[in-house]
Amino acid sequence: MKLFVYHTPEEVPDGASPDCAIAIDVLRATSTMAAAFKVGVTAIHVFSDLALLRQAGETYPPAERLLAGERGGAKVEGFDLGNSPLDHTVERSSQRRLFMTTTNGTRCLERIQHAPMVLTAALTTRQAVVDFLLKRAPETVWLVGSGWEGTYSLEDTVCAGAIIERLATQLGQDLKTLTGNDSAIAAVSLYQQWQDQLLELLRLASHGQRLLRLDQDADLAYCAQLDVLDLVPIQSTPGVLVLS
Ligand code: 3SL
Repeated sequence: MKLFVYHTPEEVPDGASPDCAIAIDVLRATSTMAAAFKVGVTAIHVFSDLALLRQAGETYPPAERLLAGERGGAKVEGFDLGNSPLDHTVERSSQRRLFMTTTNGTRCLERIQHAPMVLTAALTTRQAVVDFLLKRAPETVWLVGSGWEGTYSLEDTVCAGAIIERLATQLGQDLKTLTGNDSAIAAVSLYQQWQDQLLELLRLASHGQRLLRLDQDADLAYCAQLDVLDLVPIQSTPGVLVLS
C-alpha cells in the first residue's frame, strides 16, 4: 500500500486516480457524517449546490429526509440542521436520508468521487478506517484534507497522519515503504507531536478558532476523540454515502 496526502481538494492531481480516495474534514463534515450513521441515518447525499440539494431532498417525504446545510460555520436558513455532529440523535436522524452541504467537506468529496473506492474519515473513525484499509488492501490511497476554501487545515492533516501512523504500526512497515509523498511524512510528524493533545490542536487551528467564536467548543471536543466509532462511510454511487 502507498499513501499520499493532499492538504486540499485543489492539490489533488488532475488526470490520475488512486485505488482508494479518502475525504477528511475533521471540523466538521466527516465527523458529522460518521455521527449521523452511528445513530441510524440510512444514506448521505452530498451536494455543493443548495438548490440542487433542496430539489433532490424534496423527492422524499419529510419524515424520511433531513436537510443539513452549513455556510461559514452556521446553519443554512430553512434547513433542518447545520453541520454539528451533536445534532444527530436516534430520535431525530434514525431511518432518514441526510441531504448535506458544507463549505469544504462536500467539495472535497466531489473532487474525488470518481475514484473506484471513496471513503470518509475522521479522528473518531480512525481505527475503523485503518481496519478497512488493511482488509481491502488498495494499492494506492489518497488522503485528502478538505482544508478551508483552498487553504491547509491542521486538523485534517493530523487525522491523515493518525491513519498512516497506525497503518505503519499494524503492517510493521516504515514510512519509506508506506508513504508516497512528503506531505504524508509531514502528516505523521504532526500527529506524533500532538497525539496526546488533539483537542488543544483543534482549538489552535484557524477553523477551530472560527468555531470557538461561534460557541462550538462542544463540537471540537467531540471531533477530537480518537477511535470512538466503529464504522466507515463509503460511496455507493457518486455523491451518495452508505455504511461499508
Ligand atoms: O467546511 C466544511 O465542510 C465544514 O465542515 C465547515 S464547519 O465546521 O461546519 O463550519
